[in-house]
Amino acid sequence: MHTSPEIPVLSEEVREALDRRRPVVALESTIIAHGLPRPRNLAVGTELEALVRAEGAVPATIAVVDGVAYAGLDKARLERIAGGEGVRKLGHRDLAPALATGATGATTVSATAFLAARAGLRVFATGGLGGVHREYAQTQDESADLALLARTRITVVCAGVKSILDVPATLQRLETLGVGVIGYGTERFPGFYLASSGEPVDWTVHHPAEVAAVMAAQDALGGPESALLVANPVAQAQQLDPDLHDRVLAEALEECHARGITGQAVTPFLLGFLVRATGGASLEANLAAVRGNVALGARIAGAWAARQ
Ligand code: PSU
Ligand code: MN
Repeated sequence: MHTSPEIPVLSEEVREALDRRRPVVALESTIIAHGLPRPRNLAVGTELEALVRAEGAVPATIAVVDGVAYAGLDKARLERIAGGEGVRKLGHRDLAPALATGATGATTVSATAFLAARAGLRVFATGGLGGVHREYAQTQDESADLALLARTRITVVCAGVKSILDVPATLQRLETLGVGVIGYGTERFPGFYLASSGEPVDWTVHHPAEVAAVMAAQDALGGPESALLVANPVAQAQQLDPDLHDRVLAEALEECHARGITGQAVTPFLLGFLVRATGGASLEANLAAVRGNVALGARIAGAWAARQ
């Protein structure tokens, strides 16, 4: 009889770590395929996995290759995702058609969080979440990341939401949806490329063990299976110059509008525009933020494993 593969298929290393209750960190692949320029993206994908290992945890990069969802990619599959050609961007709702048609695609925060939680992973590190776009009133463009995180029990370490978005509106939506947000070493919600978005956060922690304690309290409470966002700012010294950020972002939004770019293409377009218009400075700030989140994610996964 034909048997379907498990969803997601776990790498040997991830399976063993889960069996032994060792720390594992889920990593998304959209940032690799659609968020970063080639060929740097492949090097970054490999570097992020190495960072997780250096902190004593196992990386589980998540993607769909030839209609099979994986948690933990081997070298050839990571290369496929970084190669770009024919690699789709898969949100949560795209997983079923991708699996059914044998497609290859990178998973966004929504699809990654879904597959990670399904595999029993509890900690996920990324750059910045999707959220409410600035022209929401006209376009109704709100990333599927938010609604999925409202019903998925996972801890997401991020540098806030991408600053191309309407940050106050996104924070409002997270509140409405009941998604917990805690600042890590900060009383300000981070601004992705910037250390601060200027918006406050209601809760602040300073150690991975404190995050693990919040996770345990979520489980003890029961109730809706919502996520926990750990908002971890990029170091001040590595942030993008705020004036340059504001100026270039205004140009990017104008250009996006003028070209009539909509839907899934909006986020990759804006990120790419910023990289070009800042001469690569936004890329460095983005990478610094992601590296910090991945390292912190590994430490949180360690603290969580120690409680189990
Ligand atoms: N963070 C980054 N770069 C990215 C993304 C996040 O540093 O490219 C991706 C994430 O995968 C996120 C997606 O889920 O952008 C949001 O896309 P959209 O706005 O179309 O939902
Ligand atoms: Mn969108």
